[in-house]
Amino acid sequence: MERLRPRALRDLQLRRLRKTVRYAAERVPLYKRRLKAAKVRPEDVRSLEDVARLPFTTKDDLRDAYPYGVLAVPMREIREFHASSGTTGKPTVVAYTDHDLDVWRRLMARSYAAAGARPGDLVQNAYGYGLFTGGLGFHYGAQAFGCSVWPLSGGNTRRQLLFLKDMRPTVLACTPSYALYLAEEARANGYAPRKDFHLRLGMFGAEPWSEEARRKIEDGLGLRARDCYGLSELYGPGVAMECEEQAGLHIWSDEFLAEVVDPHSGEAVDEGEAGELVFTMLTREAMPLLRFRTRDLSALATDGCACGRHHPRLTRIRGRSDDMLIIGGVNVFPSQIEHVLLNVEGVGEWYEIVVDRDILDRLFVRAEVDPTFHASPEFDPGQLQQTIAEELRAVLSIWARVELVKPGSLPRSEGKAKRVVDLRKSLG
Ligand code: DLL
Repeated sequence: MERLRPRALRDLQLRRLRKTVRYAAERVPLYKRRLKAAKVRPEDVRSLEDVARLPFTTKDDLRDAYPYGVLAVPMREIREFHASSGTTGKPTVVAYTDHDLDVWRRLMARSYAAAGARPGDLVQNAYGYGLFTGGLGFHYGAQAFGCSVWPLSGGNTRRQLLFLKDMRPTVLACTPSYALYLAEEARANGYAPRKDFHLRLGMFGAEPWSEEARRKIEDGLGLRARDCYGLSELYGPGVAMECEEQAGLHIWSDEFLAEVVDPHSGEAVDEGEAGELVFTMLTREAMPLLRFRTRDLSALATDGCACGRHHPRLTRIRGRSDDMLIIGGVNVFPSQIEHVLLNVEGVGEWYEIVVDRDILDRLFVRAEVDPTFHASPEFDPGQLQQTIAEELRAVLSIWARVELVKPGSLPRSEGKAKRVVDLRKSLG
C-alpha cells in the first residue's frame, strides 16, 4: 500500500469511495438525508472528482449527533471509544470496530516506518493515554511494527528523564511542546542528552510547530524530529507522516481521500494552493465520514517524493482556521509568530500571544528570555524587545507590544501547548 503507483492508488481510492458512499447512505441516517437532499445516489459516484458532489460533514454535525448518532454498526461491534474535548464542553465521540482498530494500527506502523523507526526500536511514549488518541495510537502502532513500548503517558517529567537515560529508548513520541520542555529540563537537571540518552528519532505532532522548534528539539535531545498529523475523528494520529526526505507529510491515501477547499466558499482551491483540509475516510466501519472538514489549513503536493512513496504530501500545517488572528488587517497564525520569535537570538522557547478583541490593531506577545542569554552581560531588555518588534514587523508586517519575562515563568505543557491566551473568553 505504501508504495502503490499513482494509477493503482487512484483506482483503489475510487473502488473504496463508491463502496463507502453506499455504506454510509445505507447505515447512517444523517448521510441518507444529506445525500438525498444533494440529489446524489451512491451509483452517481463514477470518478474521484465526483467526491465534490457529496455533502460536507462538520464538527457540528458530530456534536449534533452526540453521543452515538453517527454510528454505522450496532454497539456490540464497537471495541473502543475515544473522545476529543470540544471547546463547547461536550466531547466529540469517536468509535472503532475491530476492523477500524486494525486499520489504525497498520497506519501507525506505516508511520513509524516512514519516520525512520526500525523493528526492535524502544519507544518512550509520552503522549497522553486515555480518551486522547495520541497515547494508544502510538502504542498500537509501535507494537504492530515490532517495537517495544514504555507507556509513560504525558507528565512526570523527572521520571521521563530518568527513563530516557536508564531504559535507553531510541524513539521518543510526544507533542513538540513537551519535547521542548523535556529538552529544557534535561539541561536544567544536568543531563547531557547526546551522551546520556540513546534517542535517534522523535515523532512529534498533535499541534502546530515551526522549523525553529524542530531545530531546538533536535539539538536539545540529540535526535531527528519528524512531524505526524492526525485527528480523533480520523482514528487519531497516523493520517499523515513525514518521511526521511522531510518534504511534507504523506497522507495515507489508500484510507483517506484528501481535498483542499477554500474555507469560505467550500470550492476546491487551485493545485498546490493552501486551504482547508477535507478528508473522506475510505474504509471506516464504525463511523464513516464523507468530506469531513478539519478546519486545518495546509496545501497538497502531488509530485513524486524521493522516498518512492506516491501518497500526496501535506506541506506543514499552518494552524486551524479558528486560530487565525487579524492584526492591523493582516491575517496571522500563531505558528508564524513562533517562527519569528524562535529566530531571534536571546528569546527562549516559551511565549504567549495575548488576545482580548476579535480584530487587533497591535499584537501583544509575552516572551521568555533564554536562560543563558539572560545571565550574560550582553542582555539588554530594551534592545531585545525592540529587536523582536522589528523582526515581527519585517517578516509579518504587524506591530507588536512585547513583554519580556524571566526564564521559567510561563506555563509549560505536557500535552498540547496553549500559546494563545484569550482574554475574550475569561471576560465573557
Ligand atoms: O491531536 C491526534 C494526534 C495525536 C496527532 C498525536 C498527532 C500526534 P485531536 O486531539 O483530535 O487529535 O486534535 C486534532 O490537532 O485538527 C490539528 O489542528 C492539530 N494537529 C494534529 N497534528 C498536527 C500537526 C490529535 N502535526 C487537531 N501539526 C488537528 C499541526 C496538528 N497541527
